[in-house]
Amino acid sequence: MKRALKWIGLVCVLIACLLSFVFSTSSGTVHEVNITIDSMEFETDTNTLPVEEGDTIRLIVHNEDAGMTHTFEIEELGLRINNIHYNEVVSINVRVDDLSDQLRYTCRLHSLMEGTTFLTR
Ligand SMILES: [Cu+2]
Repeated sequence: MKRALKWIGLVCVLIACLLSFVFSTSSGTVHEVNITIDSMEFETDTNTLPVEEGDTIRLIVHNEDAGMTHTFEIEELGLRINNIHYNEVVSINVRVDDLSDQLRYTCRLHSLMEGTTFLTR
């Protein structure tokens, strides 16, 4: 009987360890960053963002530039969203682990358009 209780206790400890591992590896924070395109410029509500490794950044890009089509590109990640039309909203998730201290984005169609959100770890 004592031996059976010992085994049950051991199994419970193993299950607890497994659950804590599963939750610790998937519990990164998701930060939302809103980026608006207007008058051929990127504007963001987040110039500096405190993050930790394992976090995710959800970029929500809204084209409010009447009659204009833009792209959204993060060269560091080799990532590009083509043809964001007027009034269109696109969102994309990026991993903090893949980024340096700057999240820099540009528009391929208009070389003067660029914006940066600084990441602090
Ligand atoms: Cu553009």
